Amino acid sequence: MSRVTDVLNSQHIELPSWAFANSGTRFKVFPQAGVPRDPYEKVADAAQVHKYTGAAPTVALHIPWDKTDDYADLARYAEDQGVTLGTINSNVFQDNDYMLGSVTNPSAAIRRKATDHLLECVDIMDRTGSRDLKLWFSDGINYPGQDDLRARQDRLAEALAEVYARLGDHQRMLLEYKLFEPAFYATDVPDWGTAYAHTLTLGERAVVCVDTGHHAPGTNIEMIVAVLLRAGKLGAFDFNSRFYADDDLMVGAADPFQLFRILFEVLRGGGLAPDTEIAFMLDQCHNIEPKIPGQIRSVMNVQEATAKALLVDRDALAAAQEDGDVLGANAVFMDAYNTDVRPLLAELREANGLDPDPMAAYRRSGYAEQIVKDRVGGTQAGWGA
Ligand code: RM4
Ligand code: MN
Repeated sequence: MSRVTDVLNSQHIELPSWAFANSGTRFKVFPQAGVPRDPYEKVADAAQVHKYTGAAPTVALHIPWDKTDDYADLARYAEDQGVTLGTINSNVFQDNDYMLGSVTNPSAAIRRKATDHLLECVDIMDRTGSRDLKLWFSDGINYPGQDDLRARQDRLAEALAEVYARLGDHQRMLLEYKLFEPAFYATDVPDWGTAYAHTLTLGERAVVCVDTGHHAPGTNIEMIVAVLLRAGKLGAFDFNSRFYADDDLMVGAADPFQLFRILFEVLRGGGLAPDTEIAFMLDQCHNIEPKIPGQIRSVMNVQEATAKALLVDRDALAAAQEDGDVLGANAVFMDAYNTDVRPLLAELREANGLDPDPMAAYRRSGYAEQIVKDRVGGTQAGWGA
């Protein structure tokens, strides 16, 4: 059992600053009272999630949404709140110039602008002390023949190489892929294979980010995880869940069994070791539920799936697999999945001086009511602000 608790105690989940801001669909953003108005308030809210879970000590920034004059000051503020700044996410998808793409745009001037933004993100990383730069490109085309698929890959490779060369020795590039949206016919980084091929060419410090919501329905994501881990190219997760497309719902909400299977493969590949370099991040939007509790619940869902993965009797599983015992092996797997790990996690929290029920502890704290009172005036941050 101590192996299980050791891993759970060392597990860190990174929170996205944008999860605390207003968000919505393209139909409507429903604003919520008390939502942060600047990156400082987002960091303060993230610190609440860490306070009650003890498992979320870092917060990722999104540039320019979290643009500020003094990143060192924001980093100091974060430390005062008990957290540190994590991954820097670039944003080359919201400028009018990027209608036909950013780093793959047919215009050299627009490509230059996009690449300069990515380089600026590395400057910010130097100031925040961040290890990882996360790149997600909305680039793609809507109509066959609209642009040259192959030339766009060349342009992408060129931009990535320039940014990779700018990284410090301790810094990494995380390349994220996504099946479709906003491009509908062809996305320039649509899948793990394309991301893998680019990172392989770039070098060791370029790795792949698996956003769990970015696959076709029915995709075996744990298989992708196993292959990338085996190749030393699994850099990070953007956890969330989906029913149809990139829904950005709470991780473990739509398909907790899939999350368990993914985390088992992570464990199997050594990705839960104390010195793991995999960044376990959330990338979610809480469009209709309150944001801080939404993040607390998400962290707990990852912990529960991890605990279940750790409970798989690996020796019994290996023996059944070796015997060709199909049903026996599957039963070992399902036994772990069907175990109620909530008491174990509650005990663990108590042993660490935390409330066994983080959701209730946050609710009782009065923080939610306080921010509604305090945060009057100013402009609420939102998806895109
Ligand atoms: C994208 C992708 C990126 C995230 C943006 C907001 O779909 O998942 O990781 O930064 O959304
Ligand atoms: Mn993502």
